[in-house]
Amino acid sequence: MHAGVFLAIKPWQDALRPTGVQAEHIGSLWNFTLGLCAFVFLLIVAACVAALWIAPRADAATSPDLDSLARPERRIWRIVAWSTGAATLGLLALLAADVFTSRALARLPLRDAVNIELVGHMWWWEARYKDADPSREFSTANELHIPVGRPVVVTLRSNDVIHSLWIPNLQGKKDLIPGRTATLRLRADRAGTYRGQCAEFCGLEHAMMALLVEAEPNDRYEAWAAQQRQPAAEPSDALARRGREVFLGKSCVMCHTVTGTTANARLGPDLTHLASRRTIGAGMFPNNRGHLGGWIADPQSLKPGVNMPANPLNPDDLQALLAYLETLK
Ligand code: HEC
Ligand SMILES: [Cu+2]
Repeated sequence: MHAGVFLAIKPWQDALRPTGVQAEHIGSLWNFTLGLCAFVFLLIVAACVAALWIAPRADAATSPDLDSLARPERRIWRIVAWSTGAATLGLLALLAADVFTSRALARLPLRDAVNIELVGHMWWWEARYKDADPSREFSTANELHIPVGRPVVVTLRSNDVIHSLWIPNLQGKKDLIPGRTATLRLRADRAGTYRGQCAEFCGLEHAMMALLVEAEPNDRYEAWAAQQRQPAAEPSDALARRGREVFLGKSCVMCHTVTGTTANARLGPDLTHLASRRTIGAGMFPNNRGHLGGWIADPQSLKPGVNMPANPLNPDDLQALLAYLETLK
């Protein structure tokens, strides 16, 4: 069972339909490579068929033509030499296309870029939106928002093993290697919801390590970012306030952050604006009360091996906790 099928949204994940300039460069390289290789393949098949066609026919009674071993084969030598030359040219053309693509990727203008630090964890993505003014920085997880038409510089780091970020509609993939920093530059040129996926086997739940990227007009992006910078809202009703006590009184605070409360651990996703996200479990389950309740009670049954323990809560506490989490808009 692939958990992603529960999602109502249908994010794009298609390298052949690029929606950003970087992915377009890579798409063109792919089309050129495919075209050239397909052409060469057809030539080879045609040459094989022609060779079979023009070869002298023989049957069991035909005597062997041993003289052919001694005859000079000028024509064949010429054909082989020309083909070798043509193949070399073809490979050089691929090499040149490759180099030009890399240069084009490196030339994305970075003025007014959004800077995101993305850290890979087993098995989720931690995102920190950087700012020259530290008070404007904020963290989120598993769902990035980016403004259409503005460059985004993603700094990649890993907290444990090697992961790889691949958002096929927007860019090629790049590894997140422990102890090193890499950068990925991208720009979405069309609004939409794009799906990224960890592309380097990183353990049990590797396949359940996805990421949503919401590319939206700049003003909507800015509004989203302004909201994310806010500390968690004070719960307005008694049930949610009780839920906050449950949250702060349980082990949750050892792993999670909710800005504005005493919970400020970073072993798990930042929950300050959990309710503003569309999925939980790294892009795997819709963020609704049913899945949230199931996740908190027994995350192992939804995502076996996940680094969050089960939380046996009495039903009242669980309902209060859920009411609280739903206020974290
Ligand atoms: C030992 C650390 C740990 C504890 C304790 C813990 N969690 Fe988690 N939690 C995690 C990790 C790690 C993840 C990310 C799992 C993944 O997607 O692979 C997570 C994910 C979540 C998510 C989904 C977030 C998202 O954006 O995908 C929610 C909600 C959550 N935890 C709530 C809680 C609550 C409520 C408690 C306390 C009752 C709790 N957690 C206790 C580590 C912990
Ligand atoms: Cu992985």
